[in-house]
Amino acid sequence: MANTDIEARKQELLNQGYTEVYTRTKVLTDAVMHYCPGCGHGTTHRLVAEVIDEMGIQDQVVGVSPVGCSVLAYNYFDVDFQEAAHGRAPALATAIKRLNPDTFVFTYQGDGDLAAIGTAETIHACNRGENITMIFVNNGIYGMTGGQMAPTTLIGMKSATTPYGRRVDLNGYPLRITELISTLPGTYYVTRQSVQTPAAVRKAKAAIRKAFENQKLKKGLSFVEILSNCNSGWKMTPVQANKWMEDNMMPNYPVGDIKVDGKLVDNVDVARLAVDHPLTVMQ
Ligand SMILES: Cc1ncc(C[n+]2csc(CCOP(=O)(O)OP(=O)(O)O)c2C)c(N)n1
Ligand code: SF4
Ligand SMILES: [Mg+2]
Repeated sequence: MANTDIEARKQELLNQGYTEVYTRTKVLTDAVMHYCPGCGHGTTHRLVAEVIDEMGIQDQVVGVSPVGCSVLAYNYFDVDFQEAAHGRAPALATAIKRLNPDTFVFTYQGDGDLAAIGTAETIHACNRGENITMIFVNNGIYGMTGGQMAPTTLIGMKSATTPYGRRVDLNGYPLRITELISTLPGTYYVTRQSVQTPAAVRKAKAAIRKAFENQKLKKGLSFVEILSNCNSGWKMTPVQANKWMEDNMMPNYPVGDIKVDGKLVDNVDVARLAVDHPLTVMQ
């Protein structure tokens, strides 16, 4: 349906006494997203867009998109955007922010982009404490390229390149990059959230808002991991994938704040997470 038709239909329903309960944020364009139904990328985009809208900073924002399923993010946000080479979003964001200190700069990356090919850029931008906001969507897999193992793939988790499940002796341990960067002095706010339920979505939005507010206050680097399903790559329905994520991703990647206002949160044992890796068995 063309947008004018949608507007006309909306007006018709309002005239019939219907109440509007949800409005698409103006910070998202009218482009139809290419994400698989049920994928967390779409929801995460919406949350970032809503925060930008609510903070009234649309004209000051520059986003940096990755290589991965969200490579086309620049088509979906109605803000200035640059496309980074694979994994290099934090380096590009550093340059944009330093040259334009009054802009709000955010990166948007998957786990392959941020924690595999882009590990160096991630760690050094975090360690330098760049005053940017990093959004990290962790679905434990390379979604875009057909579901290969990522650094974040769980032990025992099947992928296109670990068809019998990830083995520590062959593939090493899953990388908890979010805990890792929380130990760097340059990170000011580090949190892991998810978007599979309305309650989780609300918390994730609050975290994204905090990350942008920190940038406004020039506090340094804010890092928001969003646990997400890749229902296509995991070969599940969206409902199954969200359940599987809760049962398997969350014990390995605990949701909640890790570092707030430059201080590690008291009850988060980053050292324990260095050795504790529950086994995942995929049916
Ligand atoms: C230099 C280079 N190496 C490898 C690739 C292939 N490639 C494209 S996207 C991607 C990983 C995507 O995974 P992730 O970042 O987790 O994003 P997702 O699709 O899961 O959201 C890879 C390895 C590439 N495009 N360029
Ligand atoms: S392949 Fe996975 S990450 Fe990519 S859009 Fe589909 S569900 Fe989302
Ligand atoms: Mg991924």
